[in-house]
Amino acid sequence: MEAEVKRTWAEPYKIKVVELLTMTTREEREAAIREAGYNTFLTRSKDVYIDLLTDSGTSAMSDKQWAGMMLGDEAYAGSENFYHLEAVINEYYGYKHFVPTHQGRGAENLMSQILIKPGDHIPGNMYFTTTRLHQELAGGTFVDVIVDEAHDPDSAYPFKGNVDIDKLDRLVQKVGADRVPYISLEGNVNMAGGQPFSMANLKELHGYCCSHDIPIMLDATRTIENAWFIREREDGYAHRSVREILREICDLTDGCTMSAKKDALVNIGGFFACNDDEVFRKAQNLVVVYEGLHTYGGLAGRDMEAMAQGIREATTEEHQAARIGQVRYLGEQLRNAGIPIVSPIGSHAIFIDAKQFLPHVDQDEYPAQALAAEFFIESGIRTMERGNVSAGRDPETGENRRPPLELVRLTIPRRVYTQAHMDVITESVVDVYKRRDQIHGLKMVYEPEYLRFFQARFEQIP
Ligand code: P61
Repeated sequence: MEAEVKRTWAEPYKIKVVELLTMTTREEREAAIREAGYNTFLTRSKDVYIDLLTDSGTSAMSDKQWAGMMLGDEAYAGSENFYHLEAVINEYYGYKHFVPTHQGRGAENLMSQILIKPGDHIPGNMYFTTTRLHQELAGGTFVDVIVDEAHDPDSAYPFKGNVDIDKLDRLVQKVGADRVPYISLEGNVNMAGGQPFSMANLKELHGYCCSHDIPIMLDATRTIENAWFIREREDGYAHRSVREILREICDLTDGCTMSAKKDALVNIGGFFACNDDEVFRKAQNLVVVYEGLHTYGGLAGRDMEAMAQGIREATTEEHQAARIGQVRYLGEQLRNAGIPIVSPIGSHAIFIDAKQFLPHVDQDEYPAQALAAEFFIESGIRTMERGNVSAGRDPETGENRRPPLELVRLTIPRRVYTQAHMDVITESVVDVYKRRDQIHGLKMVYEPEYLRFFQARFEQIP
């Protein structure tokens, strides 16, 4: 029998431990962001009131996860927690083999080094910063094959994470299937605004890839959240469980990289998984070079235990209903207040369209970076730029990529903030919107070589 359902969503937990928040004055925040070179990644968390920088590693763990931490078997080899996690990944994701890694990019490094040869092309449903960098470091070139709707913040298309099979086919015809080692398929595409792919699209992709002998490697980081959207939006899935949908997705793919710091509700961890015995053998060998022995991969035993429990909790309907319900609540408040946000509202964050918010700031004066700094100054809310700074420079021309999407991400950690916090966020964003005409752009004064957005420094243009 189905458990009784509440009329609206509510947190499916009660709060046992709290962490007190600090509030600062406007003068203190102005000084802090100036010192941080107008880069929210360089601010200190002690100066932050509501931290919407990321949903990565910022989830609140449950009492059962914390209890699992006490069961950590901190053995160098053959930890019990490894075997437990292996069983859970096999049951929920279904892949035959896995190696743990310290986080998502550790898994990306292994996969890129194993599968990519110099000169290869790797199609993907939009780039992700670390994913693309690892592909490039392995000698590959990323090629965007996401549907056009994904690049339009106003399009209400329900599956903006879909792969455009024609774009993929054009690439395969041009370079040959033997130069395409795999397609990188991300669930709930982060850079597009947390947008899902549909099962219909994945099935079509699977058919295409089978006939061209191209593996599909999933970025499973937020695929449980993608499964929720399939259940909600796609014909025939309303009565399927999130767990079943996740398995169906994984069964149509050949392996995955995973940052467990998102869907899986842990503060650290990741893994690489696959079905191919030979690829697994190589990953098991390479992981000892970069991460640690293949039964811990850079994690403590307790981290693996917390991850196993986190996967179980993340695949429940109650968790996803509240998770996505909270993000949607914030998005609707902002939209009702006239704030330009990316449609449809995604699962992990609200993305504000900085081009529409600050139409007077040229993209090479980094409107989203400037806006993220203003949100911090206004009320100590820490957000993240996802636009021209994040996109970096085109390796051929050396110019800024000036991506179509110039966004500020208000990312919601899982099980951390309340609805009242969402209301405060809305009020703060609206206050900045009222004074948007007075906001100026930024000049980049320090640019690191890799993933520049993490450490770049800026000055305000007067
Ligand atoms: C985030 F500004 N995401 O969203 P790792 N794939 C996907 C991710 O979202 C992801 C990773 C792989 C972060 C952290 C972060 O440009 C940035 O466990 C879809 O972080 O290594 C991470 O997983 C990498 C923030 C990463 C960034 C890169 O906030």
